[in-house]
Order: sequence, then structure tokens, then C-alpha cells
Amino acid sequence: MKKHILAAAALAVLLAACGKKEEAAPAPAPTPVAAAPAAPAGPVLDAEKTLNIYNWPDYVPEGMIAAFEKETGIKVNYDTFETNEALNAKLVAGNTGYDIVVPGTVFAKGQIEGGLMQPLKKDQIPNLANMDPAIMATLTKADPGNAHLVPWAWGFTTVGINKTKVEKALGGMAMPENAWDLVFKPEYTSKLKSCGIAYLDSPTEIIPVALHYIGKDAYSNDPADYKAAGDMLAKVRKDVRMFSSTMIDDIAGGKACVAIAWSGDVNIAAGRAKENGSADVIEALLPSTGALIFFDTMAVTKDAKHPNNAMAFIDFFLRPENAALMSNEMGYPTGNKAGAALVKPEIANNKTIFVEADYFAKMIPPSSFTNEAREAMANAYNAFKKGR
Ligand code: SPD
Repeated sequence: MKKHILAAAALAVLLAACGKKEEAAPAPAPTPVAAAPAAPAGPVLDAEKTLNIYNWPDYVPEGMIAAFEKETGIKVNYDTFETNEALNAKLVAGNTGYDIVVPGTVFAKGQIEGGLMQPLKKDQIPNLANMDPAIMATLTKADPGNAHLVPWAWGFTTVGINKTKVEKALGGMAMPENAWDLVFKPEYTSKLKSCGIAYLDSPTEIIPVALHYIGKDAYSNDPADYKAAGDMLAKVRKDVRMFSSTMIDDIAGGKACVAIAWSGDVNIAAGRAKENGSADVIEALLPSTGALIFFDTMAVTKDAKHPNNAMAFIDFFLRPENAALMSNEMGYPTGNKAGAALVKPEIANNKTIFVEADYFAKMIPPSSFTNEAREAMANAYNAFKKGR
């Protein structure tokens, strides 16, 4: 394009020169050469070429951070945390040293209200335009005006199984209609304990699914409901082999045959088991009463030392090809509409990644808990875990 403009300008000068010779007229004013369009401005970056990111494990495609570093010259320090509780404790303590963190919206709402995050500089994130407006509208419940949060991915908390091992352990007993029975109903857990039942090790992961199972609001803020959930959980406590922070490897490596786990992590475990030579079928189930949706979101901490580098990374991640890569490699759906269009057909058509509309309608959307409720929930969870 630039070449064409310059060529046209040169041609105009040449024609003007030719005309002057033929007509011997007074020299015309020199034809102005069209100015070349300004090169597009690069991203605004901080003087210190560093970016500190704190994210969940197994969530970033291989090579993505290196590609950002190569393009921008920014050195990324990338650390991981296993639970929302762990991230929240760091944020509340302050001076995290992190620029970008990736809380679930269940916690992010309180973190925004507590002034722990800074508003996005949206003019530095043009790729926000690629996001699915429906998802962004959903996020306004946690983040009015979409001022602070940008989705990394979404997914759901569900039951993951090693089908091969579960069928064997059930020994002819049919699979339940509601997959939550596999982890909450003594009739099933008493059989499945032989091949390993694993729960995510976090109060805000287990109590909400337990509440949902007993027919209560998964996001109840009422401690009496946690007591009811605790009573139900107590009946299966002896059958639970582990509370896991390394669920992918625990499923893939055969320590657990059934788990309360995150959808994409079960898909990663399936791939990892295959890579390790296992022929077992591992899958994320879609419980008949619904699974719990979560949104994990990028946010810039209030005391981020490299806020502009953070905005540049967010914009980089929101490029359609990068959002698609996240879904393709990590097995979680992207909330990036332009990116979703580039997802590989085998991922786009996997109903445990991009769930179908009729199942989506059954799923439980995220909400949030008060600080007091979270404390009561942690007490109920710890008592359950200790078997008291
Ligand atoms: N491997 C990535 C796991 C991300 C899980 N985030 C889940 C938050 C659910 N509340």
C-alpha cells in the first residue's frame, strides 16, 4: 500500500515535469509528495521490560509466553497457584509482586470491591473487541462495566472418570443417571474407593458442588446450608482417597479413577494418559443435574509495577489465534468469539469442552460468597476433611 502511494506520487511528479517541458509555461509549484502513512503505533510498554504473571497450572499453551517475549523483548516471570484461596490470600496480604493474576469470578468480585485490582486501560487492549459480548455481559455481575476482568477461559467443575477402571470397580453395577452419585452416594463410593476417589483440595470447589447435590443453592451464603452439605459429605469421607492439587497427574497416573475435577483438566489427563501408553478411557462427564460453570479472568493488581506490559500481554492473549491455541491445547473453551472460530474441529465439537446449548442451559452459573460465608465454608470443609 505504502509502495503504491509512493509510486503514484513519483508518477505525478514525473507527469508534471513532462508537462512543463511541452508547454514551456512558468514552473508550477512543486507537486506535494503524499506523506507515507504513519507506521501503526506499537504497544505502550513500561521502561522495565519485565512482566510477572500468576496463573493456574496447565493453562498456557506451550510457546505462547516465549512468543510474547520474542515479539516485545519483555521477560515474563510465570508462576502458578492451585486454588482461588491461595491466590486470594496473596492478594489480601498485598505486595504480591505480580502484574497479572487470574482469579475465578467467584473471588474476583470481592477482590475488585476490596480495591485489589486496577482498572484496565482499554485503549491499550484493542483486541477486547474480539470477546464474545454475551460472556462479557455475564461478567458484569462480578465486574460492573467490564472495568477490570478479561476472561482467560471458562469451564466447569464436574465428575471426571477413568471409565475403564470405574466400570471394573462397579463390577456390573450400572452407571448412575446422575454422575454426582459417583462421588457423593455411598452405594457407589463404597465400590469406587478401591480404584481411588479424589476431590479438589479447596473449600470453594467442594462445598458448592455438595450444596448443589443436596438440592441447595450452590452459592448459598448460609452457614446452616454448609452444615447440611457437611453432613452429606461425612457419609462418604472414609471412601475419599485424596484431596488433590495435582489432579491431572493423579487421574492420568492412575491414583484416582473418579474425581471432582475441572473439565479441561480431565481432558488434559486423558491426553497425558494416552501419551504414557495407557489404553484407558478417561472422560469428563455431564451430570444430569448440571455442572458448575466457572470463569477464570485476567486482572491487573493494584500495585502492579508493569501495568503497561500487562495490558500488552492481555491484548496479545486476546488475538484470535492465541485464544484458539489456548482452547486447542488446554481443553478449555475460550470466551473469545473471533478465536472460537479458529478452534480445531475436534475441540470445537467436543461436547465436554464447548458444551451444547441444551446442556449449557442446565449448568449452574457462578456467583460469589461473602468473606464471612467463605470462612464458615472453610470450617465446614476442614472438619469434613479431618473426618470430624
Ligand atoms: N488447568 C487449569 C485449571 C483452571 C482451573 N480454574 C478453576 C477455577 C474453578 N473455580
